[in-house]
Amino acid sequence: MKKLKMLMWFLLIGFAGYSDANAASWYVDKDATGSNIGTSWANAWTSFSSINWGGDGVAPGDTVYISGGPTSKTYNATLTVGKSGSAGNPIAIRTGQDTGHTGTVIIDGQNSLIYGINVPYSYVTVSGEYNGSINLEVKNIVENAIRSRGVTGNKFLYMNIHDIGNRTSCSSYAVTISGRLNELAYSYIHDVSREGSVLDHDTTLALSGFGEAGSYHHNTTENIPEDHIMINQGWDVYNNTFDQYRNSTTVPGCAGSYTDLIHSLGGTHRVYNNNFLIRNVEGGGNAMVFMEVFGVWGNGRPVYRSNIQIYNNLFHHTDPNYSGSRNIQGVMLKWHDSNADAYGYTNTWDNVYVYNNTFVDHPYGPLLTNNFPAGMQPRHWEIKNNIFVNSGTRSGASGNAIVIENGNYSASDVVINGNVINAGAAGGAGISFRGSRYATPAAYNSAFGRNNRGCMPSFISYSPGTYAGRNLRLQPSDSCALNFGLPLNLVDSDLDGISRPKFDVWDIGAYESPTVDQKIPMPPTGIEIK
Ligand SMILES: [Ca+2]
Ligand SMILES: [Ca+2]
Repeated sequence: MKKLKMLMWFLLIGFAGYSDANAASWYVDKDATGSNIGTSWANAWTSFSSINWGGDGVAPGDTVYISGGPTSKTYNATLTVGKSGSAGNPIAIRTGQDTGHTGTVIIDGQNSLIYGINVPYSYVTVSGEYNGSINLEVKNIVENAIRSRGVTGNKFLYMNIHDIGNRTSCSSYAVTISGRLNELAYSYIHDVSREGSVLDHDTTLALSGFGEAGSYHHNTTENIPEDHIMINQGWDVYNNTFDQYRNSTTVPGCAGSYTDLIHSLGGTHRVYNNNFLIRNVEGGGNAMVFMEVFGVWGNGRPVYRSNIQIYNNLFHHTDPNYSGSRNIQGVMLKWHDSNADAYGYTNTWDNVYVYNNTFVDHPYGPLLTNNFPAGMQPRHWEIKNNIFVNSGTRSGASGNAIVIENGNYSASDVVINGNVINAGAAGGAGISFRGSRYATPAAYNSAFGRNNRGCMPSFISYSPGTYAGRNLRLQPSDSCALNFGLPLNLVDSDLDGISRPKFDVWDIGAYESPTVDQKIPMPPTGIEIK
């Protein structure tokens, strides 16, 4: 008997080192009729507030399942998580995965709950995933559908978030997350009164690595009058669709609202494989990617302004003939101030790479800098392998695809090479560089010894101003962009995930053609004519 007891103790202690072995499942079902202790569907807790986050309740590594009934189940309460998981052993909150509980879990704040999901603890995953699709809906919340600030390692996945701020409040964000290594993914965020997601905006951390603050990926946003996402330094943004579709009747927006699809206040970002779409411009508009780099936060902490990578994205409008008062830019690289940043730089902005993007039908500049002071020093900037078609249509043939303002730099500090720039139906093909305008890529090439191209790519389907049916992949027969790109270390796959290069040579634009059968030699590179 004594031996058996010792053996059991040994097993218990041994198992304690293996979190999976003693990870528990817990259950919430508002209609459960059992003993309400959370240990099974029959005995499920009947409300979020009855979840036991104490010592004998939910522990790191455990999963709490919420019943969605056979089709759906509505909870009119905030889900507040009361405990941290640990690194490698997160606490998971999931929608039901068992028969009879796999309907949609709906958290409906009825426009009186301040928060939908409130997670003030770390290493917590909240996922609405069931069979790879969204099974968690959060709606009619006064301020934040998700609030999780000053946290590490949290994940918010597979949610349909909508009708936040009663569509009219000027103090609502659908999502607000700050801290380190957090994630918001596979979600649909729409019909929000003001901002979509505010990600790491608390500015108390010094973050110098890509993705160190978090990642925002595989999300779709629409009908949001202010920024779809506002990001602080250290967020990666990839594989999202940002649709600026706007219904000003249902979501009027607030005084001074300007829609940026991404508005950043610092550097250290990778933005790739996204689809940025502007339509229905009126009622809010500023830029698709507005990289506004501050030197110092309001709290006195210097920011890492440098290190920005933007590649494999589509940037397109549906209204190249837009003539209203809104300034809708594509990628705007805006210098905010010349305070010494976290690198000690005052007028230096280092490591900005814009590679393999496709820009079409922009009424204003698709790619431009803003607010460069005298003596501005961009360093290690490369703008390569991008397609620009029908740019700056508001200015017609005077339109520019690329504008890099004047400053203290040379053509080797800001390399513009291997791009296709075509004026298209009503735009321009200019490059404005160091205070001079080059009306065509050929003019720019001859001044700086580059190999930009002026041809028109053969897209699979493209008609100026028409989004329906648009397909900006290259025809296999294309002789403009296909196999004319420069080799790059950074971009080893395309927007579809096809590995680059195919057929030995990078294609220009967001897509690499997988089907072409001819090989065309690479254009010469590195020629300097002075
Ligand atoms: Ca903004
Ligand atoms: Ca190729």
